[in-house]
Amino acid sequence: MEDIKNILEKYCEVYGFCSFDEIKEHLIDCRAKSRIPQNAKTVITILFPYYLGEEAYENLNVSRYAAVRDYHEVASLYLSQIAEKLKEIYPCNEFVFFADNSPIPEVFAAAKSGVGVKGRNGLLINEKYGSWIFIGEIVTDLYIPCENKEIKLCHGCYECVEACPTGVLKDEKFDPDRCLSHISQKKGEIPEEYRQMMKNLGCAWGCDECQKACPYNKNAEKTTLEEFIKSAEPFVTEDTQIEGRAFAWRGEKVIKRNLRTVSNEF
Ligand code: B12
Repeated sequence: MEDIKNILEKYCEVYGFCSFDEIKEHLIDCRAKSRIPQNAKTVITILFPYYLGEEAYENLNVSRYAAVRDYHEVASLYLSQIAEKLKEIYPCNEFVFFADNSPIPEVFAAAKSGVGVKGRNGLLINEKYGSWIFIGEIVTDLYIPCENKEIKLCHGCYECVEACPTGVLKDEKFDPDRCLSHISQKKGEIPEEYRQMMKNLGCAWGCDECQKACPYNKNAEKTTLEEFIKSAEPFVTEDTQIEGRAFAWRGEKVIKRNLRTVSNEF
């Protein structure tokens, strides 16, 4: 156990463990599911904070997570090194890493691992970094003793519910089709009412309104991850290189459409 902790602490600050048994009934149906090791026993959850401080967001026109280098790349960089080191000391075991594109419901796995509480907005909130974090994990067939925590919820002030521009958080069951983050990432034409919301918020990709309203985020600490600090580019234009950014997977048509929407050209 100490050897595992030593490796993790070399590469990351916040991590936790939960048993795969707690998660296996709740896996997200996706292609990556087939990569889960047979006889998986433990999920190692790792957090990647990305908050840059309010001053960095003065001319921001995309959501904060998209203002830095694509987190899939950054998280994978760390997770692959950790998985490699673990394999060196446990060569007979498998260590498969995932970030976002994952069959693991990451918020739940992280909450079960004790690295944060689940917010009313569905997001994981960490004590030190608030909800401005990405989640990645390593699934292994190595048994790592862990105490499966009860999932804790935020204190339920409903500030996020009030702040949500579409009102989707008011619903009993979260409908992604009514979440502005999802709407901004869809191809095709955006309905007028949502275009107007994006314009009013000045946000051409994703949505941060529920997180900005969250009191747990008031004293969130800034990230120390150089990969995020050095790559910060909060103002996106039609000339911005999209490779390596969170919006690249959708292709340039979608981000350009959104930039025009936000800048009044529609
Ligand atoms: C699809 C997706 C979206 C969709 C839909 C989100 C949704 N809430 O359904 C859209 C595009 C809208 C979206 C938006 C955003 N997303 Co998103 N998204 C995902 C993704 C890829 C899958 C989530 C999902 O579909 N889960 C399945 C649903 C059904 O999960 P669920 O509601 O939690 O239900 C499961 C649990 O309830 C579980 N369960 C039920 N009971 C129990 C009991 C136990 C014991 C256990 C263990 C489990 C369990 O079973 C259910 C089925 O799997 C995750 C990554 C991942 N792999 O988890 C990122 C992820 C949740 N998103 C992330 C981010 C950053 C965002 C945005 C903030 C981006 C932005 N700024 O615009 C917004 C926030 C919007 C919001 N308030 O939710 C981060 C969240 C980080 C954090 N702090 O929590 C994640 C974790 C990605 C990452 N790797 O960091 N997202």
